[in-house]
Amino acid sequence: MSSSTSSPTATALLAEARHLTDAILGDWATRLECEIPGANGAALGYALRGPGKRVRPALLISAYRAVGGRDDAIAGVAAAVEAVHTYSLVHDDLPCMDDDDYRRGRATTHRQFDVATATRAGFLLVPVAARMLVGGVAALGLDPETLGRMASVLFRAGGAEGMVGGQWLDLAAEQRVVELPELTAIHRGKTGALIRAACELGGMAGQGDPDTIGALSAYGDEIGVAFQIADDVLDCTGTSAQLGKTAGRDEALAKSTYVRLLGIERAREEALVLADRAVARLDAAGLPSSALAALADYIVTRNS
Ligand code: GRG
Repeated sequence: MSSSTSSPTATALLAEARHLTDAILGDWATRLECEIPGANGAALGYALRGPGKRVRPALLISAYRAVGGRDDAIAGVAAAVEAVHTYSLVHDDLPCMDDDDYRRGRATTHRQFDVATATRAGFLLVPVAARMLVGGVAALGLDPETLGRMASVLFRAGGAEGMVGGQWLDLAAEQRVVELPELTAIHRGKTGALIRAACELGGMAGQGDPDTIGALSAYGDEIGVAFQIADDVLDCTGTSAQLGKTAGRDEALAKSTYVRLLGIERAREEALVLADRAVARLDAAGLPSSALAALADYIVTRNS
């Protein structure tokens, strides 16, 4: 599928990201099922083939194109981010975390296999993501120094200062009401860090200059928090069938959410404000991107 410079819809961008990225995720699933026999390899394959929306790959590919990148091999980098995201979902659903049975329209990995196998599959996805990143960067013909910088962005975002740290705070905050600044910090880490990294990685892979990558990072920062606010809203307005995951989980776990603190309408409005601000960050840097604008709008108006 070739890239397009005319105004794309979010639906088309997500479909293209899915098409490009799923080919790589599927190849890796098959390879890992051979490399790791038995339930562990099967669980890896099951997790990697999970039919997610591929929002992070779409953001990464769009950021890459916004800085002039044109090679579809960017999908290898997008697959690496999706692998980190997939690991986070597998672990998030475990009984020791959010304890969920249903994800991406099917049984969670520990329900399909068992807790020990899903725990191992989740951990194994981290080095798999590193291997995907190495392959993706090599396929783009980028140098080892760029690979090192990109690995640092991805794995710092996935670590204590980002996704794991945010999840940690989120779990610690269960059963108590947190105020908005603390909740925003949790969202920024748990969900926003990887989304921001996806945007930055697209810019880095396309060899954007530091100011441009900074603008993509600022866009990702705003849209990452907006994504989690929209997720909070959907958790209490959507159905499990529509979301492909159990609706009403935040309430059941007594989680602090934007909806709990502000109500549905004000939470929705806050997400829209952040989406507008995200696009304004790109405009201010002289990097207008109709694709990233369409994805920002999708992230805060989606219904699944
Ligand atoms: C060891 C404390 C500790 C943490 C491990 C589990 C974990 C790391 C982090 C959890 C991060 C997480 C699951 C955040 C929620 C992000 C979120 C809103 C996910 C849903 O993303 P979508 O809607 O899902 O893009 P699909 O299925 O479409 O890909």
